[in-house]
Amino acid sequence: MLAALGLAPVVAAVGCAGGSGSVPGDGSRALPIPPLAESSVGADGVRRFALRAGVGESEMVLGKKTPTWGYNGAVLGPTLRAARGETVAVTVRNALPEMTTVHWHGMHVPARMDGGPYQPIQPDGDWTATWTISQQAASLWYHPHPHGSTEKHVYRGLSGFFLLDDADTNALELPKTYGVDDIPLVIQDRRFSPDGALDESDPSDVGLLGDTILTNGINRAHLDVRTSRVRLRILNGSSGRLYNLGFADGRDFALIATDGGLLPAPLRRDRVLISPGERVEIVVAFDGDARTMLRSFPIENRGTLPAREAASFGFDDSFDILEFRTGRTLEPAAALPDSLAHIAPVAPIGTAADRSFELQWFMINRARMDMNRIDFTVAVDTTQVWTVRNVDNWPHNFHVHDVQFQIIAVDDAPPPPELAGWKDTVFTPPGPVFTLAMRFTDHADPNYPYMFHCHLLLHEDHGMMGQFLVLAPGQRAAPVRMNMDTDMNMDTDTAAGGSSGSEMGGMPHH
Ligand SMILES: [Cu+2]
Repeated sequence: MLAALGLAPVVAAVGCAGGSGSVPGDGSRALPIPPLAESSVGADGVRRFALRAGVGESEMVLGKKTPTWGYNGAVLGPTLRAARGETVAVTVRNALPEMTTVHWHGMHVPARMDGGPYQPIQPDGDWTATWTISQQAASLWYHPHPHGSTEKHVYRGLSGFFLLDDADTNALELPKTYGVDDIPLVIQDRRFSPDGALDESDPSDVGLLGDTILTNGINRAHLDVRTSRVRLRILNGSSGRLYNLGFADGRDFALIATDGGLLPAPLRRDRVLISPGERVEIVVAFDGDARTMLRSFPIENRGTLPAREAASFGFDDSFDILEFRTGRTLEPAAALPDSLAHIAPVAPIGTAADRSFELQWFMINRARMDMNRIDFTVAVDTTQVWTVRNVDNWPHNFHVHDVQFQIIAVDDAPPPPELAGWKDTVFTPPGPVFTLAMRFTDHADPNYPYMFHCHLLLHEDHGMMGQFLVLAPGQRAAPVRMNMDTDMNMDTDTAAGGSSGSEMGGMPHH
């Protein structure tokens, strides 16, 4: 029913993790590249994809069999890809033993297509989301978002990339051959029981911190470099761990894009920080016959986070992430363009805030998520300026559905250049005030809300989330009511922000 079609050809599609492949003597395996999802375009011009969430078994660690969940395979999912202006329709079938949802993280979508807690897909059921891509090229992703169970579903393996293309970006001299010099890379931490199963016990206050790093679903991967420049589209797909990425040999790289698309110009960096849910695109130059390791270094940007807490949240940890091997002649690549994209300011620094948010424990503005409470409404076709401040002694971040925002100030200063592009998730260490500006251009809906939340998934599951409606002139809020017994995986108490824990490990103490 589905035919392969002509976006970027799949040059090096390797199946998802699970196959043994060629294993050199040191136990490292070639980085699996998620296949590009097949799609078909009908007479109506709609590009249709099909996803099936199901159970399987993966070899995340060499020699160990791990029960996992995946889309169209045992773990992770195919890379969906569409261009600005296209209308897409994604049908998701749920072959899991419990309800799930699929959220299009970073996507400008109608609220009822968002795939959050209001779009449950029951076991053996399916759901089709359709919308028109109306934003710039970016590396987005999709993942489950069932209220109270998101961490567990993602941890078990459910995530995939959703890449957006546009003509301006296609015209730039950037590495763009999928799987060859344009590499999707999801970084996740996991912990394993002796029998090889994923260990879901004992979360810290930021969620489950694993001691084993997976890249695209496997531990100890390497990438054979074939070109003198490689673009990495990096997603932090972890529950609660941050990564301060750099190279073991000290080489620098060009940071070219953040969550919502290209930066105005490449930034030379030797470190880039990425918190759960965030993405960055970097371009790394290689020459000669050498090996180098992408590594995660201790987190430097801590705000006022106390040292002891920082250590318990993994901020002092260092991990090898992915080895790069350049054992042959490299195909030369063009120099990077000096400028990448024009970003028109949404609002000038100093604009008065429409709303402010304080992050603490499992609360935003001292409240936990209540599916029966709409926290506020926003008028469609308006610009919103929000301030966000972490007043806690835990790390948090802040994610807004439906929009890409601009960080117009950190305290009273303009943001550093790496935070000056389009963002949908911002790391908020304790202390500074982040001022965000965003436009709610369209997609008003009086019935279905969008979410805003901490993207540390345990925090989100425990209620660090709220919801808002986008209303057209004359519309009155009329939010749908979910039936907590039949629509959700949880009891009513948890759904209402009560104290019973998710299956991932109950209520951490503060
Ligand atoms: Cu948080």
